[in-house]
Amino acid sequence: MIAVKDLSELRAHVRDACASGRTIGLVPTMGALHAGHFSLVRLARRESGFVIVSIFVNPLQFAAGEDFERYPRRADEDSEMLDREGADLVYLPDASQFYSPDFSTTIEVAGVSEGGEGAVRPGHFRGVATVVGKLFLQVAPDVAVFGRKDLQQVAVIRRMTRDLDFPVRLVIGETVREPDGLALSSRNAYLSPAERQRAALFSKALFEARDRVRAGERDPQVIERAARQALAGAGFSIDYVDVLEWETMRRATRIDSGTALAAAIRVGKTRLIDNVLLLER
Ligand code: PAJ
Repeated sequence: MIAVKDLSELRAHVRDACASGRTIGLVPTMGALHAGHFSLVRLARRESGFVIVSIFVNPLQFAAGEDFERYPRRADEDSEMLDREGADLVYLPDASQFYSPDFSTTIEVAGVSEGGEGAVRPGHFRGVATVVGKLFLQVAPDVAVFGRKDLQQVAVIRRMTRDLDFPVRLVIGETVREPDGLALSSRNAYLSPAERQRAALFSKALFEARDRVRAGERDPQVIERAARQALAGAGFSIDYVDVLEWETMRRATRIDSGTALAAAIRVGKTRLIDNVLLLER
C-alpha cells in the first residue's frame, strides 16, 4: 500500500491508476480506524479498482471546546491495518498544507445541515462539507463511500454532491455494531468500562422504537416520546431524539420508508450518535 502526504504526489498516483484503466474509490475518515471503517473499505474495493482511504482529523468540523485535541490519532497502526484490508493508498494530508493560513472558502449546505447535529454543533457540517468537497477535488474519485452511522452527514454530502455537480457516485455502508448493539465509533474509546456497559442501552432504545413501528405504530410523536423515556431512564442526557425524513432531515409527520429515528446522547462526558431506519424500503 502506498502512503502519501503530498497533494501533487497523490494526484500523480491517481493519474497512474486512471491510465491503467482503474476506477478510483475514496473512503474519507478521521482515523482511529475500526471494523465500521473497514466495512467501507471493502465496499470501496467492490465498487472500484483503486481504493484510497484518507485519514485527516479535520479541524474545521470541530468547534472550540470539542474534542479536536484529544481525538485519537494512530496513523501508523491505521496504515498497517489498511494495508491488510487491501486499500491501495492511504492519504495522510498535513493540516498546515491542507488549509493555508488564510484559507477562507467554505461550503454551506442549507436546510439539511440545520436540524439534529447541526443545531447542537453549529458550523460542524460547514466543516464536513468543505473537507469532503476538497477531498473530492483533490482525489477526483469515481465512487465515495460513507457510513449510515452518520446519517445527517450522508444527507449533507448527497445534497452537496448533487447541487455542485461533483461527478462522484456515493455508496452508503450500513452501521457496524458491537455484539451488544453499540455502534462502533472512534469515540467509544473515551468510555469507562461502566459507561461502555451502559452505552448498549442507547441502541437498545432505538431498536425498540423500530420494533414498535414494525408492530404497526406510525405516529412520530409516540415513537419519540417512548425513545426519550427509555434513554432518560437509562441515565443518559439527551441532545436530541428526532423522527425525521432522512434525505431532507425534516421532522417527519408520518412514518414511512424514508423515515429514521436519530439521536445524540451523552454518557458521562462522551457524546454518542446513532440512528435506525424505522421502515425498510
Ligand atoms: P469518521 O468518524 O472517521 O468516519 C469515517 C466514515 O466511517 C464515515 O462515513 C462514517 O459514517 C463511517 N463510520 C463510522 N462508524 C461506522 C460504523 N460503526 N459502521 C459503518 N460506518 C461507520 O465521518 C467522518 O470521519 C468525518 O466527518 C469525515 C467524513 C471523514 C470528514 O472529515
